[in-house]
Amino acid sequence: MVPSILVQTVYSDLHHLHRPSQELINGRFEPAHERPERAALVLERIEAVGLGAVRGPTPHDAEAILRVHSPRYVEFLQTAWDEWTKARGNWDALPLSWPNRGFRQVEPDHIDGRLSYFSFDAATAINAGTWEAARTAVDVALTGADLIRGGETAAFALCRPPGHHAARDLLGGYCYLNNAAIAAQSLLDAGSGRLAIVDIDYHHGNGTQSIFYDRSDVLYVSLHGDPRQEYPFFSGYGDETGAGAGEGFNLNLPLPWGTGFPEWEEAFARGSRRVNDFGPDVVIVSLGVDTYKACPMGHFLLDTPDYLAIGSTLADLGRPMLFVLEGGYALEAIGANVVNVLAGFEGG
Ligand code: SP5
Ligand code: ZN
Repeated sequence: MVPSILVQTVYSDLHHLHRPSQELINGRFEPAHERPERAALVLERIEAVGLGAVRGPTPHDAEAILRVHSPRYVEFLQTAWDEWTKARGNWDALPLSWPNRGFRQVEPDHIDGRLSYFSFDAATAINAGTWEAARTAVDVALTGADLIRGGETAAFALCRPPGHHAARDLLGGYCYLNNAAIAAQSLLDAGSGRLAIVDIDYHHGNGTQSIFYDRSDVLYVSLHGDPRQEYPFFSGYGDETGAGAGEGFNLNLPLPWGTGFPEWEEAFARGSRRVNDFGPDVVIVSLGVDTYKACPMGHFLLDTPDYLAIGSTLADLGRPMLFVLEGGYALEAIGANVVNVLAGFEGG
């Protein structure tokens, strides 16, 4: 059967510049799970199965980033590595303590303090090439948005590092710049009236939620591990429904550890109904495959063929669709799982 739609991929090799050595997880330092092989394996699979064409990103100016992130934060990301190497040395920068309950919310002068002020975990290291890689991932997402604007039915932004945990002025969860949110805002700025972000990564996209929480022009729908049990713990509850004008435009569907595809699909159908009612001009899919049964980061039980069904259900939404890569850490299956979503969409 000839697929009705081909999904083009946007990809850049520059993601290799971001190569964190370790992360704090499970009470110790482990080799970073978010590593360059992830993107390489997805690309390899795309080329092996012959989806649509793979193309490089076009450069976009920083204005689009500043529509989502604060100028102080962006300046911090750009200069953090230089400041860190001067103060510490030639190894990854990591934060140390956070402005928690009762602490002053002020940006310190020293790099140790600034790293902490602009972050929410110690799993998201900065190395020499992190800024350039993150900046390029934004170009990848924006180029995907351009393809949609140009009339493509779908596009895949093969972003690395991922983005959905990054808030207006916070990094964390392996994320620095919120690729999906920046692409969303760019589409709105270019004339889209309303837009839905469907986040199927295993983790709650706290960054994306917070960026659009008080707005009615962006619907955020997320399926994720219940924050009572799962990272990021302090965001993603079902009663977070939006604020002010955004009330009713945030839908969290938390699911317990051990969730299999039947229950996941049921929640997904609920989320899809909400998207249909909303009637967006474009849908952005925050595409993580850490819902996979063997993902070292997740506790859901989805299997490789399930991702084909997900892609086909997304096609049923009948909207132009920009897929943006987020998480997924089972290297043996990341390529097949991601590509199955895209292939399921193409066939659906
Ligand atoms: C983009 C993305 O998927 N970021 C995820 C960041 C997760 N960070 C670590 C969370 C720790 C969860 N518990 C580990 C269980 C290991 N068996
Ligand atoms: Zn994730």
